[in-house]
Amino acid sequence: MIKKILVANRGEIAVRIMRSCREMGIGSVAVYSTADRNSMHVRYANEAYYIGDSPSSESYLNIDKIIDTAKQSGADAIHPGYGFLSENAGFARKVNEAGIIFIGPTPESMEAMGDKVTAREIMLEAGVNVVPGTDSRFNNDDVLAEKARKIGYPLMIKASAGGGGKGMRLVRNEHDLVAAYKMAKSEARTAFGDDTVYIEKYIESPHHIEFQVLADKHGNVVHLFERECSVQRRHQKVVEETPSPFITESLRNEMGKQAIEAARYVNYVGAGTVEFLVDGGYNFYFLEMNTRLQVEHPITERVTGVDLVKQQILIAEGQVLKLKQEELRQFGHAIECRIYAEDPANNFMPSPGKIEFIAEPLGLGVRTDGYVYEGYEIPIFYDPMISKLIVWAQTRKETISRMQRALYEYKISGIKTSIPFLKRIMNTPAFIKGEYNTHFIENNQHVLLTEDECNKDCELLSIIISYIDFIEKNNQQELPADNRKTVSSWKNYSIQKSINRI
Ligand code: MV4
Repeated sequence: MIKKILVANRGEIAVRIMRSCREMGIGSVAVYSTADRNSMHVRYANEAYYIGDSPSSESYLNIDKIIDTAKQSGADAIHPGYGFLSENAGFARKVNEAGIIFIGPTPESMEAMGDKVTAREIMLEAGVNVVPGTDSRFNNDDVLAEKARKIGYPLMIKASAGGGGKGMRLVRNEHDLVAAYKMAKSEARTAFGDDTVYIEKYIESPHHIEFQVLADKHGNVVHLFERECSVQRRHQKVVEETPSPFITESLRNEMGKQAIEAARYVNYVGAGTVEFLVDGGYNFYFLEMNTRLQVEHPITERVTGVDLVKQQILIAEGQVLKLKQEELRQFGHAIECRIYAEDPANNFMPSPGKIEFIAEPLGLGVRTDGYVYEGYEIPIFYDPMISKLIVWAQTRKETISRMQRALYEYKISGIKTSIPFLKRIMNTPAFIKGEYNTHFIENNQHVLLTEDECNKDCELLSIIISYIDFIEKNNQQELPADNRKTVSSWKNYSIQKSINRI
């Protein structure tokens, strides 16, 4: 039995993991950097240890320091969260060698899936649909044009060590092949220290649909259905939902079966995600397998009722999976909006700074996984995602209405956020109709990228609130009549504006 878990992460996911620890009676250990001294995960944990300077390389990526801290604190397991060391096989191996449980798969399956050419080879063997392409390593550049012709144009050249869109090149015809190949190779060498690339047929306007799997150490594997993740901007997910409004029940079953096959074939252990591309003709192809808990896991939790972090912990303890495939259901509909400290009116520039005021949505069907609080200063060193808003209702239509309501209630000032952008997505006909693919944001940029007044309103609200605070704190009841009038008209203006938008 695991008694104490060190969470090798920060921000909302560290808090999320510690919440499950608390419910399970498991102690939590936080690690933190200089910039995170006042971070929520440090306050939430039972114990917290300083591990180094603000840059991740000095703290959250410092393998030896984290393992030493686990030993020092007496933690018997480490949860890596997502990002940072979560898909680092070397880290998992060192954790295991230190006699500490790594909450995740084996280093071997992490390595196999981390190398995209190997992953493709394994999935082909497992009988999973993979994108037509080069099925094995080719080191002979002379066969490039011939291979490409066989696959057909347009095609994509991808870095084997890449993933998530890094080191990719789209090639429309043979004329551009060699230049793109050379560029992809040199980009891959610079970014990953490995210039292995592979070729895939280009799937036009695909959907990105991923399946959640859970596997125990005894060979039991289940899937917890799909997440539709096609709303992305520059390979960064913005909105996710489940069930996918695109796939049919029979496609869902077929894809779910293949996701299980994929996990089974690599002796997968823990929570994992099998990503697929689905084209307009409902053909689906294995893309990548992510060997970690994903940012968007809460929508799966909401519709299946399963606490995925708790399942990860039980699996790590060696327990037999109690979930049965035939008993798992998707109940209702869930959507997640990622809230970033970015300015959508200024090319999504990061907007770190102090949270002056925050009011988070509450009420039926609403969950927020965040970590920022009033007075908190968002550091510049880490991911700008500050919160996830997860909404559930019985139908997709009701879920969108509830999301619109929750976004309306969400007030953050002091920094710029992506909330106005998310409101526009929720009001876009293609999204409302559920008729969108990975080109959704670029196809609708004329409506999605126009500036509106929301961030300005939040600023105004912040001024009003701090003014009222000031007056109350100083007990200045006798506010000059003119000022009182100004404050109340600003407040009315701001409220009216918010009402006008919904
Ligand atoms: C593709 C593709 C079309 N055909 N591969 C982008 C991120 C990385 N995970 C894989 N990506 C893609 N690979 C083939 N053979 C289109 C994309 C793609 C994409 C995929 C998922 C979500 C958003 C995307 C946006 C642009 C391109």
